[in-house]
Amino acid sequence: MLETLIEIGRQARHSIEEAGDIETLEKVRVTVLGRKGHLTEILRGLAGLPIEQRKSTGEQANVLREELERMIADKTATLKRKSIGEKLAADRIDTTLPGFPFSRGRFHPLRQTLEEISSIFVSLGFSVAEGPELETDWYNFEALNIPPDHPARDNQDTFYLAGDKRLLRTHTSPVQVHVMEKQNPPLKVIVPGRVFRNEATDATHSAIFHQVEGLAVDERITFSYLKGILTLFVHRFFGANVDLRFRPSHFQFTEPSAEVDIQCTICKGAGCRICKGTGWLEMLGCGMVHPNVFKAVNYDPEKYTGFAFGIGVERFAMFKYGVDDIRLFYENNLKFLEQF
Ligand code: 2NM
Repeated sequence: MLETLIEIGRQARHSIEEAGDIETLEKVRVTVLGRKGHLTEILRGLAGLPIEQRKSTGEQANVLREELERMIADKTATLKRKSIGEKLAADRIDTTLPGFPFSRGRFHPLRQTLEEISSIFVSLGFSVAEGPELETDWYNFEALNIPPDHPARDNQDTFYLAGDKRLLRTHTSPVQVHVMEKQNPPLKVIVPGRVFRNEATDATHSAIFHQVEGLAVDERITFSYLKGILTLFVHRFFGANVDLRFRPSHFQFTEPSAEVDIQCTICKGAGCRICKGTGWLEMLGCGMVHPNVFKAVNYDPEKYTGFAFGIGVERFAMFKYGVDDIRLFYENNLKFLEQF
């Protein structure tokens, strides 16, 4: 009996040491310590032995059982550690490998320019308003002192909807009319948006383009206030060293009216093909709001004055970035767009 015990112990120790994984070790445990295991059988068989033998064999068998249980527990812990280590090694990520490249999205250059223009005016206390692209004759023309026989109303210039009185707005000024109808002075507002003109496309003209228009109304708003605001704006947008000049002009909705020229961004004023040898570029239109516009929105022109201006976003983007063809903004060519 004792020899059998020694032999069970010898084999079990060997098998436990040899077990390479948890499953094999579990089989060893079942073979020796399971319900029908070798050692279990011996312990169960003790009852049939004479008392003296039962005592000594029982003691030895229990010592062996405890030893094997401890060995199995230790080995289980070792194997678990080993298998976690193996998993980690297999799953390891090499963070020093180069990532796979994907390009970052960005805003379209016209959107960037529109946002830059708007944010300069917002920093000067203007709020932002938007309105519909489909308009009526009243908002796009009549309220802006553009008479029924004015050439701008011709369908050579304006897109009218078929069988309908509506039209695609030719400027964002109608939004300012909406604002003045809803709000009393004082007000300072800019209106960025898309506008439409029925004209042939070439390097400098597009039937669809963008504007940022501005309007300030209060008691005693002056032309010098307009000059100050626009000078500040041009210096922020093109740089503080850029010269500008105000030149008399004409718009139906302003009196007096002016156009702002800046020193040519291409030749710095020396004279080139782009500025037609003059050294100056026409950049925006402006003026003091015409009394008839105030009358149309029930503002008292004896009490209030105002200035207004209109900026062409495409034109500003072209001169800021040296783009010589407006159509590039509308071709969705990534080789072009990725440069901004
Ligand atoms: C321009 C030039 C001058 C203008 C006028 C108005 C309004 F609605 F207040 F009458 N909005 N924008 C204006 C004035 C626009 O664009 C070249």
